[in-house]
Amino acid sequence: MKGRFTKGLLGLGVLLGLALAALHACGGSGPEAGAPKGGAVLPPQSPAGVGDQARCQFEGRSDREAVETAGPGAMRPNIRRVYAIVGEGEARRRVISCREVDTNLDGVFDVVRTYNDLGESAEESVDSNFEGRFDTWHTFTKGRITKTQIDNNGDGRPDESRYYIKGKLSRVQRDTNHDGAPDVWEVYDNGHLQRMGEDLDYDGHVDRWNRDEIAARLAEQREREEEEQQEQQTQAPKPGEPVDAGVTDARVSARNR
Ligand SMILES: [Ca+2]
Ligand SMILES: [Ca+2]
Ligand SMILES: [Ca+2]
Repeated sequence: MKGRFTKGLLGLGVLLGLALAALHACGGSGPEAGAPKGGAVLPPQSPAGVGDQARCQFEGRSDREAVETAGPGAMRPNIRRVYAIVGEGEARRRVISCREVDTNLDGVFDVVRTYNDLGESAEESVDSNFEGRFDTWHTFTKGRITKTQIDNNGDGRPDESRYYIKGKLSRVQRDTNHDGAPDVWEVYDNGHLQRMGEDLDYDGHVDRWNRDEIAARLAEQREREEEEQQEQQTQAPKPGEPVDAGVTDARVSARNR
């Protein structure tokens, strides 16, 4: 039991890392980059309702404009933005419709994000392991992430769903035996795991809630964090204390000069 639980937690951490990495890779605040001309685009493999590829299509369309830029470290454009041209005359403007990114610079887009008519993030498909097929799908509402679906066994179908409230993780459902039905449920409060239920015989009902175990783990984690903090504090110089005698002397002599 404990083994399975630990494995689950480990897997969760890895997945969270992947999801965050994917989110980071296509985050909106960084410098811009563009997509390779004629670069391959992943086929639209995604859960129903996610990945509106039509928003990325611009060739032969007068209501679309594509802009390609090269990000940091990219010799060629690796980000392509497709804008929708809306309005007439002076009201004519462009609104972001789709963004495709080749994050590992192998010439193939691995992140595709679509936007709604207001230019807010709507959906995103990610090939997080660069194998040429999407394995992670994000859904946004009013530009904020509300759901992430992950394909853990590489069959092209999501087997894990993560739900967010106000941008914080609130609930996770996982189908660990890949029979199409969730058998692990995790409940989060403000992003922190509170309890975890397991359907051990896969009949659709929770057989065990690991509330106590979770609480113990959280307490352990907190203790560890506090210890680490204390360690860092004892290592860090106290305010006003010289960091290093040589450095201080140099500063003093510089000031006296
Ligand atoms: Ca790529
Ligand atoms: Ca799957
Ligand atoms: Ca299952």
